[in-house]
Amino acid sequence: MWKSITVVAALAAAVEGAAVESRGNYTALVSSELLRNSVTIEALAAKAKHLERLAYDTPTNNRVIGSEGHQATVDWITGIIEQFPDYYTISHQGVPLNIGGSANVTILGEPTTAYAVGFAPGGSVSGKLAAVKNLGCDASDHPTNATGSIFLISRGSCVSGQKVLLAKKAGAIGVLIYNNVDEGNLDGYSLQRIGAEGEYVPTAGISLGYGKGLAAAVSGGLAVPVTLSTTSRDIITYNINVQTIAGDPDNVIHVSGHSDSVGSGPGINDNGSGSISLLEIAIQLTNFTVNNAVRFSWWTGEEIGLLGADYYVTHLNQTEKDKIRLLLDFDMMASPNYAFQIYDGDGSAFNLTGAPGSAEAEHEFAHYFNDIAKVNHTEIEFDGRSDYGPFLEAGIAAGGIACGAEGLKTQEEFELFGGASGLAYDVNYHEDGDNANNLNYDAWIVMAQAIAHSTATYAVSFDSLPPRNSTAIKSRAAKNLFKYKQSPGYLKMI
Ligand SMILES: *[C@@H]1O[C@H](CO)[C@@H](O)[C@H](O)[C@H]1NC(C)=O
Ligand SMILES: *[C@@H]1O[C@H](CO)[C@@H](O)[C@H](O)[C@H]1NC(C)=O
Ligand SMILES: *[C@@H]1O[C@H](CO)[C@@H](O)[C@H](O)[C@H]1NC(C)=O
Ligand SMILES: *[C@@H]1O[C@H](CO)[C@@H](O)[C@H](O)[C@H]1NC(C)=O
Ligand SMILES: *[C@@H]1O[C@H](CO)[C@@H](O)[C@H](O)[C@H]1NC(C)=O
Ligand SMILES: *[C@@H]1O[C@H](CO)[C@@H](O)[C@H](O)[C@H]1NC(C)=O
Ligand SMILES: *[C@@H]1O[C@H](CO)[C@@H](O)[C@H](O)[C@H]1NC(C)=O
Ligand SMILES: *[C@@H]1O[C@H](CO)[C@@H](O)[C@H](O)[C@H]1NC(C)=O
Ligand SMILES: CC(=O)N[C@H]1CO[C@H](CO)[C@@H](O)[C@@H]1O
Repeated sequence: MWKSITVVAALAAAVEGAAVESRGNYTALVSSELLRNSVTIEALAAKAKHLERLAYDTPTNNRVIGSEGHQATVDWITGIIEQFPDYYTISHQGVPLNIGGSANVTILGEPTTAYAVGFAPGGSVSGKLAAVKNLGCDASDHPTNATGSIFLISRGSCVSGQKVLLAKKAGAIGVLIYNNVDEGNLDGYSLQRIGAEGEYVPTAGISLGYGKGLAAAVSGGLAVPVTLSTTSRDIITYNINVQTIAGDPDNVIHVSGHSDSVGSGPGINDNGSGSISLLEIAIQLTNFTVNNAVRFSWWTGEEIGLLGADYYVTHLNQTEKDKIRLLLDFDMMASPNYAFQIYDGDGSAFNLTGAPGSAEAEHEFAHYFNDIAKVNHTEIEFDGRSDYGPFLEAGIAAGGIACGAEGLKTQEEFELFGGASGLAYDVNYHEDGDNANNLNYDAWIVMAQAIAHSTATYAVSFDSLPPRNSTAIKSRAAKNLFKYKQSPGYLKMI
């Protein structure tokens, strides 16, 4: 049984963040309307403020993995759910992770801003910088005459775990990875390790601009001496899994969001808005009975590569996987310049489908937007860029909705939703401005009620989904896998 040392403080905080009222009528079967009407913008807003305080009360002002702010988030959710011991069981799944510690990097004698990359070993090395061709995904990209050097590699196209593994094989003693997008120095970046720890070398991340400059200097024949000293930290961080005691445990509707933020801000839209919506719906659900078990999960480590959700799915056997009839994932529920987006589960817009049941989940959300909320909606590619990715890969039906991240609103979306075309859906995405003041509360209530609608609908019945058929699920998933790994969203994440 999981117990955190800060749980007592969290219980006190929970009362402030979300006073839990006395329970009402336990005998009424939940319905879309009952659950939707119990979700209010006041309750969501109070929790957003509370979550923001959990971030701002820490020295780093965020809720990133391994931080006090993230632990406080996990404790806060736990404290609230533990107030319903006769309604929910709760478990905490420890997910072992490695995150970067500190990094001191000197280039041409000058100390430079750099960050230790998670899952790479710590250590101190010095040598000359050597350029790696292309993106370093193939062995032939790595120089054969640069044993004892520090390799300079761009992020992108394949997981960094592969690049660093190949670099070590070619004789690198350390690696500098530079960003492939113009947003920071790879703070909080983690490589997805595909081999054992010993197959890696100390690795630090630097910005795109600096990396390009160095690449030009090295290819121009300049000798660039580098010293690189990093530490790495092994941590255990927690997925929170909560399930109704009532309802058929062999037919589970699994509703999820993630509990961590990036390092650069409190993460209230990304993806606090998803985790708060889930928490509020979990609280309100306790007034009702359900036919099918409802499971809520708050994943850890989403921001560093969907690690919590991936760990969860990897540790489920086939029997347990089969019990999950549908996984719904919610992130970015309150983007200021929103669009109401549904994952394209039937592949009609992007030709990328999910396991059988994913199409029906999309249609259920479309029904909500069209007929209940009476607002427009668009579709987004089912690219596995958030925590539903590992479920899709395991052949589990999935679905979800979002309001948009760093992408720009198109003219067509402007006509559908208003706001500003040519501007990002969320200009504060992954920035310190991602706080409670910059949420769009009008969008959030529509989205939160969409979660309530889908949760209640499937808590009552899975009749709208195709029958479970593992054979069909497996063949469909296998077919999609390649394409999902090639999608622009996935490639951006690695
Ligand atoms: C449950 O129902 C009661 C009675 O209708 C109501 O006062 C309460 O706010 C509802 N929600 C929770 C979480 O108890
Ligand atoms: C409880 O729910 C049942 C079934 O929906 C309903 O008949 C009854 O009136 C409700 N009782 C209260 C006190 O709300
Ligand atoms: C390795 O060989 C390449 C191509 O011949 C050359 O440009 C480069 O300077 C060499 N690197 C080292 C570290 O000797
Ligand atoms: C980096 O430098 C600081 C200040 O000298 C030192 O405290 C820290 O231990 C160093 N970290 C590493 C990984 O070398
Ligand atoms: C699958 O996992 C569950 C939960 O850990 C366990 O109870 C069950 O025995 C396992 N079933 C098989 C076939 O391994
Ligand atoms: C959709 O993808 C499949 C294979 O993944 C391909 O055979 C088919 O031509 C594509 N359809 C469209 C309309 O692009
Ligand atoms: C939906 O989009 C149409 C334009 O395609 C617009 O005229 C209409 O006002 C929008 N409806 C709502 C509820 O925003
Ligand atoms: C399951 O799906 C496979 C492949 O689509 C099909 O051949 C098989 O008949 C299905 N089985 C059941 C029990 O529906
Ligand atoms: C749906 C959505 O935009 N989710 C975001 C949550 O956070 C991750 C990590 O930053 C983003 O990649 C997702 O896009």
